[in-house]
Amino acid sequence: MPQRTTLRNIAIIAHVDHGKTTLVDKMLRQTGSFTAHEEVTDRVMDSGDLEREKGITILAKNTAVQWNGLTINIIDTPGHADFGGEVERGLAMVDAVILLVDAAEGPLPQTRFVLRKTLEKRLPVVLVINKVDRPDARVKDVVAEVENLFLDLDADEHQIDFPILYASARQGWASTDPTATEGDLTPLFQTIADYVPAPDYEEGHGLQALVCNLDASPYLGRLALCRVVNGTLERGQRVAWCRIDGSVEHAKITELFITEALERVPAQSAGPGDIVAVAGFEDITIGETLADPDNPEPLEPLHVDEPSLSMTIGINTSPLAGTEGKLLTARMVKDRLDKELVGNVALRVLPTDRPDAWEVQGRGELQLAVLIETMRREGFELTVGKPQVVTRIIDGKVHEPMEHVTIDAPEDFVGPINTLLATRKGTMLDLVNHGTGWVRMEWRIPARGLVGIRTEFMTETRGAGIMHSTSDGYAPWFGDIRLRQKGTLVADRRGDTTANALLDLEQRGTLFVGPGVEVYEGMIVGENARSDEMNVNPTKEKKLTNMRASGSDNTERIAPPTVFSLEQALEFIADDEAVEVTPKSVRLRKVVLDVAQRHRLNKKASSSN
Ligand SMILES: Nc1nc2c(ncn2[C@@H]2O[C@H](COP(=O)(O)OP(=O)(O)OP(=O)(O)O)[C@@H](O)[C@H]2O)c(=O)[nH]1
Ligand SMILES: [Mg+2]
Repeated sequence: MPQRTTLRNIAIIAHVDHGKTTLVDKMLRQTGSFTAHEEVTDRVMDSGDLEREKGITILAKNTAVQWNGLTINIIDTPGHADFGGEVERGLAMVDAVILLVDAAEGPLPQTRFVLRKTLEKRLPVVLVINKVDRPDARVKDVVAEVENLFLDLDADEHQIDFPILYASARQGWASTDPTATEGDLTPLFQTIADYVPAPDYEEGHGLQALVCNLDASPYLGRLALCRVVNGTLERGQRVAWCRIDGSVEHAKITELFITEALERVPAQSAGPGDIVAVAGFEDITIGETLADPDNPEPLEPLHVDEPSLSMTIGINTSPLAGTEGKLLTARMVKDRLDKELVGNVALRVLPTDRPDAWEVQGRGELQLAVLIETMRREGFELTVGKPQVVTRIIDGKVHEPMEHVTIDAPEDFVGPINTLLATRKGTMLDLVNHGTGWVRMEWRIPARGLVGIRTEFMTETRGAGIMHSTSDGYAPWFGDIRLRQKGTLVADRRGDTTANALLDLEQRGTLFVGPGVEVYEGMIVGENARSDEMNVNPTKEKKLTNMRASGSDNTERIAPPTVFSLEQALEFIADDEAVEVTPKSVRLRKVVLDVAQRHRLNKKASSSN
């Protein structure tokens, strides 16, 4: 087959935080991809607001560098398990991957996930052991662990024969020598040039370009990011647009862009192997093919793993609705969710029995929390229900999604960790004592059992433990899992909280609000130290006794309230509770706000049991 010999397409894949974006940064710098006057921040590819705040990559992005007469397209992928769908799409654009593994942490669950996807696609791998500058690096062991992982995942002989580089992405060098401590990235570029296959194509074949990702431009509307597989794509050309539903439409490519470093630049045409952005297709979506109008042959559409977690997202129905945001109606919420669906194949939106709420399914809590966080920044007010797992019927029985959990912790904590995971129906698969005082444990546990576990895990291991998880198939429903041991303190009326009332309530548990905060009936204002729900009045005025009539208030004496982030709030709530999200606030509430109505419902539920 003929090849585009001056082109290489690679994706960088790894577990979260193993240094992908840092490596791409240095590849850009060392190929002179930034002009002298361009001011560039660290990890420039993490360009989204939330990406910079959280220090993680959320969306896969592509860039291109020039090295020694080669154009190298690089896809930086996210390492967090919730964004695995992004990785799968990235793999559809490339001919090989760089697998990055932290020299101290070794392969972790997401390393396994991304490597499995790579091996399934039969892509060759370049292994980069990164962060060899770490004082706790265990280079030799980690290489052996990666080799075992390849065997474990049934890699074929060709794939197992991978080149290995040792690198410090942060310091900007890579070497084939495991003892190196400095240099530059030339050995990495050379390995890419030698080992990564140039894109090949069928001579004389008509156009075939696969839509692997989407983007939007304020001027041009939707952009489709495609990999050209065969033929040429030209600006102004009319093409066949093979849709997911099997239909074929005809449309004109109004704009065509290629990537140079961080810029999209207009181009006249693109050939096999090129990664391009095209405009002209209003509702094009991922997995569709642009093809030869005379002989349209669609490519295999992308497969993405099924969603495993869902939440209801609806309009804000609290008494405070409309006071903090500007996007409030059911129509606006639905339109926004529909817009998200187009660019996010790992997401699904289903109707509920209410006209103003929808069930949104995704791959994990963080993925859904990122969507909600993005929406609140755009000005939405929302009510979000407790995350639920998406079950499946297999052989007539209800099955639930499972997770594979890897834990690194000091050995002293093995006992408490066992208790924590076992009460959530986890099964330990393996325990390795590294002989350094640290152990690594592998568990399989219902995804349900992980909801809200992080806070408790941190407490149990005094902040020393590290826990990671990836999805691991389905298993028959495990029955009830009791997640939250404690109850709640719920406001019984609307008003502003007073220091006096909060001082009293502090005796009952942990408070979520400080003094002078507007609350409403049914709003959760604290965690009850006991396991039941308690209706309280946090707005009580101070009794004017002789002793304390002087007007001095008690504000300083109240402990600062526990303030939840959006993710923590979602983890905390129970089935009959919800989170109210506005651009300014995250409040916890009962689904049914009215005390009397809640009382009736509880009675009914307990009598029907
Ligand atoms: N010591 C050391 N730290 C590094 C090295 N490379 C990256 N880091 C650090 O590791 C952290 C994570 O780096 P990122 O480049 O954001 O990792 P990532 O793989 O892109 O993370 P995700 O995209 O969220 O999966 C940052 O604090 C980096 O500074 C390295 O070679 N040595
Ligand atoms: Mg990154």
